Amino acid sequence: MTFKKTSDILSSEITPEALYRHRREFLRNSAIAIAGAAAYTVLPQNISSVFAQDSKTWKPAHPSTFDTTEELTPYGDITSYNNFYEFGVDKDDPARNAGSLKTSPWTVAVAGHVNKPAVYHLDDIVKGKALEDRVYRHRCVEGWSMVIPWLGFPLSNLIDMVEPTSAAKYVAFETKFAPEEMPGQKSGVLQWPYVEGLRMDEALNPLTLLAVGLYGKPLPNQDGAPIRLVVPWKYGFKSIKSIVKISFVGDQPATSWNLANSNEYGFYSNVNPEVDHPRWSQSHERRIGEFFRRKTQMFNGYADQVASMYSGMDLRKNF
Ligand SMILES: Nc1nc2c(c(=O)[nH]1)N[C@H]1C(S)=C(S)[C@@H](COP(=O)(O)O)O[C@H]1N2
Ligand SMILES: [Mo]
Repeated sequence: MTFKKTSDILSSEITPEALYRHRREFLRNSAIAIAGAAAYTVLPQNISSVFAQDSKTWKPAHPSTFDTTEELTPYGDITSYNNFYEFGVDKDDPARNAGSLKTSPWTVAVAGHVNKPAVYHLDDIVKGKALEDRVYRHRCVEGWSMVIPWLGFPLSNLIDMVEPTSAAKYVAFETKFAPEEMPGQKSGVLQWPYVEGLRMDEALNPLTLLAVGLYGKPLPNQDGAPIRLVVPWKYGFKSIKSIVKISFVGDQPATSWNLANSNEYGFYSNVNPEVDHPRWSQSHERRIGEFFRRKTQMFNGYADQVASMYSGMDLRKNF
């Protein structure tokens, strides 16, 4: 890949981005408090213009037919408001702490019911795959959402490459386990490594992406560098980050949030505004950067592409 190094982007941009977000939130609150446009005159022009430009003017170099035309979430928000418990449980922990993750060299072990099991170097996985900009809605089970321009390739391209046999019914994924690099793994907040899984038809669905970048740049560590899953019709926790192992298996695999709390998190975890989380409603979401909540769409707006995979299933039982 001929990317600019992630570290180059991070060191120069993280601090102003984090600053920008906090100032913007502060301004939003003060604007409400004093109900005056005057508040905006104190916007830090140098910072806000750089990052406003990113989301307002950025255009995909390699668009796909799946791209939403909704307003993009700014790069600064996508890279400073994260869930990545390997680096802490607060939203700003990953941006502060994920620099310790070593992302090169990186290998992905492919195992189980496949004709070509191997420990693949990341370059050999990405080589020959046409990268696309996939502008997807991203809905966290906690009730916030973003619009993220991922860069990646369909998981089905990797599946074709490794040739699963007919015994493969599910795909299981694992995040790197390295407590010295990922200090959150020294805590008991989840069982480690983080694991996730998809049914084979879900894995083969053309929407299912292996992402290696966002906004046309390599993934920052806090967003799951160097390679992560993106399943846009499911709650965000299905989109496992920093993957080191992909196994083709016969039985439904364990998943981290189901292991942590099976009453609250099932295997499927499809976005469904009609099935509430036991502790909160899922009918609405707050798009990061917006003040008013909006209605959550069935399958996060991807029903046309995915609903048929679940026909005949009771989505209240298979939540
Ligand atoms: N390994 C790992 N993957 C993970 C998580 C995590 O804690 N560890 N958090 C998940 C959750 S809850 C969400 S919402 C998304 C967040 O992705 P983002 O930070 O790139 O927006 O990553 C998912 N993938
Ligand atoms: Mo999430």
